[in-house]
Amino acid sequence: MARWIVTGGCGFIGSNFILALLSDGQDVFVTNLDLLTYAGNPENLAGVESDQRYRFLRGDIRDPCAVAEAFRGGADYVVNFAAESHVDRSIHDSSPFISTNVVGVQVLLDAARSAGIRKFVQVSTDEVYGSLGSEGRFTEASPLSPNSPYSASKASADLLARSYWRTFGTPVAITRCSNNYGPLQFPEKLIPLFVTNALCDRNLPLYGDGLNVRDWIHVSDHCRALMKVAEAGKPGEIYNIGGGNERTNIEITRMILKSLGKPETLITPVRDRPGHDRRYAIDDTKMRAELGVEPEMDFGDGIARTVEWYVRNREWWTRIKTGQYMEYYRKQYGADGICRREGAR
Ligand code: NAD
Ligand code: TDX
Repeated sequence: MARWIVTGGCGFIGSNFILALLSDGQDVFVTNLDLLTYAGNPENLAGVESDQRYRFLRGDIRDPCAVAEAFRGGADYVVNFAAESHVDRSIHDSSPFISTNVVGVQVLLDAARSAGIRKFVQVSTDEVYGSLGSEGRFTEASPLSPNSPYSASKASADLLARSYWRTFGTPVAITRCSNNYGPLQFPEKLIPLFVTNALCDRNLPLYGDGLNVRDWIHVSDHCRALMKVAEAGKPGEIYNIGGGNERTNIEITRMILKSLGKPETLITPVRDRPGHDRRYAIDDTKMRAELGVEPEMDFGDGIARTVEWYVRNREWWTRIKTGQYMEYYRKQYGADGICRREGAR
């Protein structure tokens, strides 16, 4: 049986990852350590709460005691998703970004050092490379040039993780993925924000000229790649993970409106994001060649399925948008919001 510690497992990518790990009756035991910040929604994992192969710990990766509890019983793989993840929030207030994304990673790495794990996967981002012009793609050798407090905090964590490999031999692998989309994404990010706003006939606030480019990958393809890195990636290595789907924001916006049958008059140009990176594009040759992984989801199908998921799961995002999802949380985890709930071991 493989023992996995997943941090930030109640967020968008983490919950998709845990659902994938627990699918198909795999012989695993998964510990999910999540603080349940505004972005952590335990409802995402309601379907596996009673699974004997799963336990949830509410805790902070910055807290050595909570982290020690997660490591109790040992671990083969650690996959760190826990982070403050939204660029706009980091512009408003960078302190939780530095604290969770840097100090939290240091606490996790210290616990992993002596735990005899097989692999520590630090889930990072293409944003650490900064911004591209109209040509070229980021490789693993591209210089780090982060432009937002968010990406600077992620780049810092990458350097820290690398140092633990070089200094202590902690088997760390770093992944740098492009923009994810899919089910269970918090509706502050471009795609779920615009889908849910359009469904409510609300404006879609498009930053600047709408011509910034992102390389989109379906979350299921990202999760599959992460599993492969955990199991077969080389310690000390960096792996870019890309979708091969470069699109401008205005193209994405039009696709969403078209699939919902909503008018383009909903598009509202707003002031640009400060320091807004113009273009990201990933060269994932290394991932394909060394680990034999490549994205499978066709972009048109992926967007259609994603839009459909938000149409069918209106209650999920309505509870978030109105703040009511905390009701579910209180019912499951106690009125004080701090009690810990464990699955059977
Ligand atoms: P998210 O914001 O949806 O989820 C983050 C999760 O981390 C939440 O469940 C939250 O409660 C938890 N968390 C936050 N602070 C914590 C702390 N101190 N201790 C424990 N748990 C804490 O994020 P996401 O979009 O799922 O991203 C997951 C990871 O993937 C992040 O590290 C992010 O940098 C990286 N990433 C995201 C994307 C993307 O497009 N979303 C792309 C590349 C990389
Ligand atoms: O309201 C909006 N209007 C808009 O035009 C929002 C929220 C975004 N945008 C633009 C900004 C970006 O060019 O859409 C693009 C995507 O924005 P986000 O969804 O905020 O993602 P981004 O800033 O690209 O970062 C995402 O991908 C990399 C994740 O949030 C990060 O966690 C990940 O590291």
